[in-house]
Amino acid sequence: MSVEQTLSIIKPDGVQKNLIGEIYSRFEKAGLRIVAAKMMHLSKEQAGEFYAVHKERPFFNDLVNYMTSGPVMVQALEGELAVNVNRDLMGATNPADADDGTIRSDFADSIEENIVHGSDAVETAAAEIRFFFGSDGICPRTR
Ligand code: RTP
Ligand code: MG
Repeated sequence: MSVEQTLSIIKPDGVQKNLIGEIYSRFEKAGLRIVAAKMMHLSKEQAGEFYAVHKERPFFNDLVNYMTSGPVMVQALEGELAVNVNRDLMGATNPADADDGTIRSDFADSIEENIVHGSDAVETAAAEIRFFFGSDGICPRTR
């Protein structure tokens, strides 16, 4: 057993398309628990810091503008192999390459506007969860 936590974001296009419930349902059906959640409108500073790894990429400015174009829904997910279970649910970055039945294949319009973010490794997940929920913490499970 390897229970992990991962950080998920429903990006502005996912919120705008009213897909929060649909996506949460996919998480739960795949055995992932939502252990923290909040809706927020990211500032340019927050979006730039979150995606700092892509600072030198040509798409960085467009990415920051997109991520700040409307509210996002941010959640920490917990479950067996949560990082990869979530990445499998999401599908490839470019929806044209994403497997049928994945969130990006079903709902995303382009490589940029691709509905969801998910941490890519256990280590980055821990840093990303701290980034969004560090001060609030994650609600401890009592049952
Ligand atoms: P994410 O970090 O959002 O979960 O996505 P990912 O791992 O599948 O993809 P990544 O390479 O980390 O890229 C981060 C986000 O930047 C936008 N992007 N645009 N125009 C482009 O070529 C391009 N490439 C990436 C997407 O929103 C992507 O999810
Ligand atoms: Mg990534």
